[in-house]
Amino acid sequence: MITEKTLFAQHVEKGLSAPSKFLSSMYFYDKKGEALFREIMNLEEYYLTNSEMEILMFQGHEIAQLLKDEEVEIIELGAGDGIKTKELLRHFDKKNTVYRPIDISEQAIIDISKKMSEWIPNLQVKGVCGDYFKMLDQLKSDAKKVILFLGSNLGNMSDDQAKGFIHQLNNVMQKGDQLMLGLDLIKSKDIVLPAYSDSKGITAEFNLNLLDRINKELGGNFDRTQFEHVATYSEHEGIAKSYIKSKVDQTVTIEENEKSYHFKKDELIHTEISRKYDLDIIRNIIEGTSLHLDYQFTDNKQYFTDLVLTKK
Ligand code: AVI
Repeated sequence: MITEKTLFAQHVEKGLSAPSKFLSSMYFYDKKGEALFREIMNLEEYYLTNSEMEILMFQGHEIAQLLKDEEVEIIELGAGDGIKTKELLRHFDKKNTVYRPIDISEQAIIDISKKMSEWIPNLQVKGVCGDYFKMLDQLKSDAKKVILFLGSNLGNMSDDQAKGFIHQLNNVMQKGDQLMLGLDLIKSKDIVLPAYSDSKGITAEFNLNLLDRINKELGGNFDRTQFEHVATYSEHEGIAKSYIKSKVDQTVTIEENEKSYHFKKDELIHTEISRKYDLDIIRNIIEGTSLHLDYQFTDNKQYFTDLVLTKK
């Protein structure tokens, strides 16, 4: 059987042997990474959280009217801390609404289920742990389904990956089911860049934690002080990218891979993409599905959007 560790080691081998080095942001989220991401979400500079919170706090009632039905299952992919979601869920009728957070982490499901039940007593909370699509496929019921994918989580995929992901969602949805996507909008560099290179250095910690993770889990000997976090944003493309830059010429050994990897001075390891959107990009991503973009909500500053798509 292939273990998580083997998959991680194989990914690191592939990424650090490539001509342009890369590592996937998927591996940011160990316990420390999750805690750092929670800190990021509380930073003033990380405007995404507050912008989406504003939408759900002030327009949650209106959004809920569009999603409600006689019986509805609200399925949230990668639910996180649930603070924003509760602003939407509180407008639903508790008797005929089931909230199903899906996450790969069992602890995340336990935590969110407990919190949501405290915040909204009588809401039926039935968390599921596992792979999004496997779980979605198993959730066969007559109730209408509303899938929530908030926080611009889609933005950590390339447009091709996002297309594949949305097409897979489309395949498991029935006619009348809805998808609510929370997406960060394209805007100027002076707003986006500080969100990915904050003044307290939390995002840098978050990015460099990946090296600690390789050290801990795969027996690497990365010296963190010899690497630094770099964030870029292309306003024209609407894409923020994070990198880890080698400050010096150096070689790092990873025991699990029985191999050494060389880094030139200033060489970059690409670790994350954070895509920002406009409606043309979204239309391109949903093209070929039977999802119809029905409603768009934005915050006052027009930084962020929540879209409601319906399967026709
Ligand atoms: C989870 N995801 C949408 C965050 C983002 O904005 O791309 C992750 C993140 N990376 C750096 N800061 C936050």
